[in-house]
Formats: sequence, structure tokens, C-alpha cells
Amino acid sequence: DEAAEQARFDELIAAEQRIEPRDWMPEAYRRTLIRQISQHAHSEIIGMQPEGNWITRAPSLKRKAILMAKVQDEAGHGLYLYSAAQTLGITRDEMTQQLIDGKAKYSSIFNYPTPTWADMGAIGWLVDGAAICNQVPLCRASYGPYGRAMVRICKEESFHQRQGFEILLTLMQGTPAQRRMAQDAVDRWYWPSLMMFGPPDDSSPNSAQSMAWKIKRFSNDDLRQRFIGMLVPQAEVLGVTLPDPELCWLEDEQRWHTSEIDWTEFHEVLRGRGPMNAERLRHRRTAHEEGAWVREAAAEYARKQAARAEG
Ligand code: FAQ
Repeated sequence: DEAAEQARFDELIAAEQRIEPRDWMPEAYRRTLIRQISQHAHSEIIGMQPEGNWITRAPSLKRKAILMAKVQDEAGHGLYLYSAAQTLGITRDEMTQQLIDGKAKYSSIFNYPTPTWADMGAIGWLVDGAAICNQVPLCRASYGPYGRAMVRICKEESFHQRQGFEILLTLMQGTPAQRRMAQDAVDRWYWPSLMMFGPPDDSSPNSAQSMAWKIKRFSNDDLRQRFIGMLVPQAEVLGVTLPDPELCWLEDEQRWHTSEIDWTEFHEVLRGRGPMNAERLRHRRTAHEEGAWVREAAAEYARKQAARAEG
């Protein structure tokens, strides 16, 4: 009965065991995972656009090949994550429909523009850097298919982060104009990258339950702190300045002090009013419509194969 199932589930969670697709799970656990994994998948897919913008204009053949490979990795991560979400009983079609109808969330970070080549460096360094900080603990998420997907994804994200760092390092060793371009990109991406970790702990409605279920392992603010700690020495090596004059380490409290994050901006982006929200959705919707013939052809081919096997 339900009470025994719940007790068994609680035991598995307490013992750091994994929940697998055929196991009993509370409905709210299933819903939370569908919410987080589908949002994560949508982020990877929408996240292809800001960098896709530079594939045709990369400064060299080598840079172009690297960027194409990175954007393809993001597509792979999205498909992996949609598959993990499907094990919970939602279809890929349903998730896609929610995204193109503008009903699904995806990470706020992908609603900012990429006007210069240095943005490719800043995205790799800051956005993939934040993604790694957030996702390494998710490798231990209690839901098996999600945790396992994260292992491979994190390996690729670390490579992405290094390539972003290297783009910025090259620019910082270049002409004054190149150094200004790199600093300008860091100025524009720094604050939005801090917002990727979500609202502050005292206004994060999902954190407590997700931590009790061992989906999340650290709070939004703890991960944000860890991320800043990772950036500070790397910024020094690059020779860029993090755009927060108040940023300093508080020895007594063992934490970073920062200026106030602009949460109004964050909520505006979540409501669909960021600089690029409309453009990102429009582009995704068009791509979906223009791909209709591929889906129809594949379905028709499968139908013919099945009919042939029967006949
Ligand atoms: N943007 O109660 P919490 C990548 C929403 S990395 C938009 O704290 P939770 C790699 C949240 O969904 C980016 N919405 O929620 C890449 C919730 O709304 P809901 C993707 C946000 O779930 C790099 C509400 O606010 N990574 O793609 C954001 O416990 C470069 C209240 O928040 C992931 O998705 C935000 N920044 O914690 C690709 C990681 N923050 O659903 C291309 C997995 C919060 O109740 C290029 N996800 N919200 O309506 C997570 O770890 C968690 O879901 C958090 C939020 C930490 C994002």
C-alpha cells in the first residue's frame, strides 16, 4: 500500500540509494523532477542560440570548428536531458510544445545578446563555469537517469569552460581594443551568470524540498559563493576585473561580500521581458516549424518499414 511504498522510498533516499524509473515515487517528487529536468533540457537547446550567432563569423577556421563542436554538444545535452525527463512519464512532444508556446521556463542567462566575439569567451568562462558549479553536485541527484546524465554533461562542460577561458586569455594578450572587448564582455555577463543559481535562499520556494529529496545538494546562495571563489583567482590570471567594486572576502564570516544582485532584472527576464526572450522563442518556433517535414518523413518511413515487416 501507499504508506509502505512511501516508507520504502524514504529509506532509499536516506541510504543515498537511487530512485529508478520503475520505482514507486511520490507524485510531487515526479513533478519536481519533470520541472527541473525539462527546464534544464530547454536551457541547453535555447542556449545554442547565443553562440550559434557567431559560428559564421568566428575569427579563424580553428575557432569555428571548436565553436561548432561546442554548440553540437549543447544539442546533445538537451536530447540526453529530454530522454531523462521522458522516463518520468512526459513526452518529448509535450515538452517541446510547452517551450514553443512560451509556457516553459529555461535559464535566464540565454536571454542576453552576444554582440562581440569576446562574448564567446565570456559565455564559456562564466556561463559554463556557473553550469559546472551547479551541475557537479547534481551528479549525485537521487534520481538515477538525471544523475547519470549529469556525469557526462559535466565532463563536456569543463572542456567548454576551458575553451572560453582560453578565448579570453588570447584576447587579453592582444591589442588594447581586444582587451577592452574582453573586459566589456565580462562586465555584461558577470551579473547575469550570478543569477543563474536562482533566487536567494530565503526566496527560493523549491529548495528545501528538493534538498530533502537529495535532488539538490547545496543551496542557491552556497553555490553562488562557491562560483565567486572559483572566479576570483581566474580573473587575476586573465587580467580582467570583476565588475563589483564591493566584492571582498570576509574572513570572519568565511564568505564573499558582494553588491546587491539586481533581482528586479532577474524577475523581468523570467517574466519574458529580458533583452532577447522574444527573439529566442521566435527562433525556436521557426526551427520547429521548418523541421516538420523531417518528423513527417521519419514517421512515414517507420510506418512503411512496419507495414513491410508485417506483409
Ligand atoms: N533562470 O525555488 P527555486 C546550461 C526559477 S546551464 C530561469 O530556487 P529550483 C549549460 C525556478 O525554475 C543552465 N528560471 O528553484 C549551457 C523556479 O520556477 P518554477 C541550465 C530560474 O528549481 C552553458 C523559481 O525560479 N541549468 O544550460 C532561474 O529549486 C552554455 C524559483 O527558484 C539548469 O537548469 C534561472 N536562472 O532551483 C548551455 C540546472 N533560477 O519552476 C549552453 C538545473 C530559478 O517553480 C551554453 N536546475 N529559476 O516555476 C537547477 O539546478 C535548479 O532548477 C535551479 C533553480 C538552481 C536553476
